[in-house]
Amino acid sequence: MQTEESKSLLRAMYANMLRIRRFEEEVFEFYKCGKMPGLAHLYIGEEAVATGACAVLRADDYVSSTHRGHGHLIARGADLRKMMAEILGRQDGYCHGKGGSMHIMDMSLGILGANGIVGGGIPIATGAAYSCRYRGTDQVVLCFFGDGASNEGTFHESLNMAAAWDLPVVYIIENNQYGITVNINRVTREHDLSKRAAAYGIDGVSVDGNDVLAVYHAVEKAVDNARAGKGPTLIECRTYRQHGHNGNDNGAYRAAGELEHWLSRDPILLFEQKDYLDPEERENVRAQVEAEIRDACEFARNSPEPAPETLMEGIFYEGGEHR
Ligand SMILES: Cc1ncc(C[n+]2csc(CCOP(=O)(O)OP(=O)(O)O)c2C)c(N)n1
Ligand SMILES: [Mg+2]
Repeated sequence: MQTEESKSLLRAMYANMLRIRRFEEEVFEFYKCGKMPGLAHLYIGEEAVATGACAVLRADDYVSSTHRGHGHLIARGADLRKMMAEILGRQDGYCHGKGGSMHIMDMSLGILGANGIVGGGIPIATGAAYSCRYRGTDQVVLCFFGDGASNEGTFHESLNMAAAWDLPVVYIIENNQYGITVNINRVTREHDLSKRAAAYGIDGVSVDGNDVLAVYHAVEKAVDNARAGKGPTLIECRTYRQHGHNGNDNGAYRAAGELEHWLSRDPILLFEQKDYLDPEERENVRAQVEAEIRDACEFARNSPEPAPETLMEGIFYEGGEHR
């Protein structure tokens, strides 16, 4: 029988997966009708990864994100209003509308920033983990990045250093099968990406990234080890990007039947099929999330665009911060 504690964790994880899904669906709507400047890299289909992983963290831990970062932020508890306003380029957004989708960050939640540079977050997370060690805290860093990023040099350099110094960081490959239009299996001979951990002398594990509890348990073990001073772990979460790389990509390069297969393994569907929560409880969670999303969209729509005279505010230049 489930304890009350595990029930509330399951409820929170279900809510977070739905929150990410519904948020992203609304982002796509804004994108399609030209209301969102920039690109929409949607996390739809990958919700269980950020949700399961972030559910393990303490409030003072850190997270590094990617260009596909909305899910990481939401799973960490970011403000949906400020996120949506930022994505629409509005004054009340996280960066006052100047950063957009790929540059949302919230240091109060330990989020070290989304990142438009593929693999760019990996050394940042490693540096943050070094800082935790240097300051003598028992904080931990979760580092999210894609299968494509795992072929960047920053991956090797960072894992080697973190392993040599037993740094408290958990590296999470979100293997959604593609880097833009290129299937990872076409550009990497060893398809089991977690095996790379052996090269650095650390633990590596591959899990079903669409099973939120499988992600949770793998990350829980890795975080416990990191906090106990036992160093980093590499976790490959096998998942699927249900949409194209960004809003302009119709996924024509996919194999026949591939999308249908993964839709039948949708992370939210898999959770519902397990009957962790009874239907009435699920309906309540859905209604609550729906209200939050409607509120965030309304807030963002009503927020003004930044005034032209604020163009130089809140930016950095050679001489320091320009206020
Ligand atoms: C250093 C760098 N190289 C190339 C790009 C262009 N680019 C943007 S996203 C992307 C694919 C990344 O794939 P992956 O790491 O698997 O992340 P996913 O998009 O699948 O989440 C590429 C090559 C970039 N932004 N930065
Ligand atoms: Mg990918």
